[in-house]
Amino acid sequence: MKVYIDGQMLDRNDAKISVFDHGLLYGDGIFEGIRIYHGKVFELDAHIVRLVDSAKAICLELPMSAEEIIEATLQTVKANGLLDGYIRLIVTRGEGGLGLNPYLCPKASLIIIADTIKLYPQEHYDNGLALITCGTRRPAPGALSPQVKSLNYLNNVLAKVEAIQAGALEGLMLNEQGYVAECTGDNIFIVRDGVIHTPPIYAGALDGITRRVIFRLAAEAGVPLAETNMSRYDIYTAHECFLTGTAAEVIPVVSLDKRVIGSGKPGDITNDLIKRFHELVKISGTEVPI
Ligand code: PXG
Repeated sequence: MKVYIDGQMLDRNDAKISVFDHGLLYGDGIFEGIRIYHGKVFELDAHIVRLVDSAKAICLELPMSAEEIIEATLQTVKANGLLDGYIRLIVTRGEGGLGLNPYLCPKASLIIIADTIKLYPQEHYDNGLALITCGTRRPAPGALSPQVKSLNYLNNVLAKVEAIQAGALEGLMLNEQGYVAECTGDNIFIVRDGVIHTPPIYAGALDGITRRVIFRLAAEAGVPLAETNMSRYDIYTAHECFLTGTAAEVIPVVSLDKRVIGSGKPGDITNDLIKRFHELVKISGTEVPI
């Protein structure tokens, strides 16, 4: 495996960064997770726009232009000969001193890893996932914005620990007001009376790229979609539920906190969206140069 670090293509074992990098010392940095399907990088431009926005929000000067980052990403995929896989793009604040001050870090570092990923076993795509609600809340808007895809995932990691300890593969996260925000690494949707609902971004959700793809696919399918503030009650009593994420794709949910959702099987609208999603990834994306 070849890993890209700051202009160099390195063997996995040589791909190392400084222990003084503020990405390690403070979680000071940002990242993106991107998929490669059939030799094409899915929604690459949207991911890079989100990376640029995350950088802006945390006053991080990217070491390269967006166009150069796209080029380095495609070259890394090519160097690894991947037709299907997962790209982890990381920008750390870079090397600095033992002190918070990010202005003492002269140059950010860009790391690109291209590998494969499988988040959930196939049986859950066929039969659905069981969720539990995590006690750990999404931070309030006055804290670190959930819009920033930062290297600070401890909030989500702690929620994931709760889910796993409760025997669930994914967990629901609420905001400080008790409204549904998202899951630890996925956005959430419900279907009720033929209408798709998802919490608004300002409920504490990441502006997921897959979430946006669902907006487009729902419009194509002629299914209305609304951004709706919701509580756990709305999920317990929904007719269908599903999650979206770059790693998870679109996955049905059939229970929350042991309450069976709808029929207890993946719903028709969910299954239709899954089908449409798989068709879309076949035909769209940025070609990796050969
Ligand atoms: N919410 C959060 C908190 C995420 O981290 C999503 C939603 C979905 O967004 P996209 O843009 O991917 O549709 C994410 C992204 C993992 C893992 O290992 C998951 C993500 C990122 C990195 C790792 O579960 N999901």
